[in-house]
Amino acid sequence: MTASDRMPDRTATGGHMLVAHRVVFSLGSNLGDRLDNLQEAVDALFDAPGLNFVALSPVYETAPFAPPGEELPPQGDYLNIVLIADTRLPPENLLERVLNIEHSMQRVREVRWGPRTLDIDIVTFGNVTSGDPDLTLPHPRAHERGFVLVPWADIEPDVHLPGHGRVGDLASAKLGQDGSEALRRRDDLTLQPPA
Ligand code: A4P
Ligand code: MG
Repeated sequence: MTASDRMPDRTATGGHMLVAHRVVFSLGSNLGDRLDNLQEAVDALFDAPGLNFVALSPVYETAPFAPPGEELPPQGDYLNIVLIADTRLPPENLLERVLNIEHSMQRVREVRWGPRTLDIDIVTFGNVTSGDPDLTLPHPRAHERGFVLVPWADIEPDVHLPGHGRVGDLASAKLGQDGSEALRRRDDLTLQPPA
């Protein structure tokens, strides 16, 4: 992390933080049993101690997206959700948990922007900002993605995405741009909150 990201509330021992931070995760799957993959990932995130569940968004089916200029290999639609939790774990510890889950679920992703069984991104960690390529906060592409903003706005419309604005407003602007083709709420698909 860069100097601007120093977190003064971190305790000297155990690596835990004195103050809880709200963490927002974005999860996506477009290979295999997509809903099962998401449920497995939600459960796995909370298997180890340190995360307190706050909210889970509805499930959205979303057209695959790549940034302008990037080639998008042929692939099916994603299921995407947003998950919110509070934690005293430091962000690097959470990233390790995320990468372990992706690895243990034998994530398949052969080409960049290609299909994958599971992708978990840390969208925000409190108001922390970091340019570290291993953990960029907020996630550098979250503000331009309907599949992050729209599910997030369903559960926390009034929070601000640092540097970009109110999530509800960002989501409405995105829906206006992309329309319902790119993003369909699937109320017929439900996930269980972590036990
Ligand atoms: N990394 C850095 N910052 C973060 C962060 N905030 N959260 C590093 C998570 N990881 C972060 O990620 C590569 C590295 O990013 C990690 O080792 C981590 O240290 P990755 O998950 O292995 O690679 P990736 O996901 O292919 O790349 P990237 O750049 O994270 O892609 P995105 O931006 O996550 O895009 N379309 C739809 N409709 N729905 C989707 O869910 N997802 C993507 C993936 C593209 N298109 C999509 C969807
Ligand atoms: Mg990713």
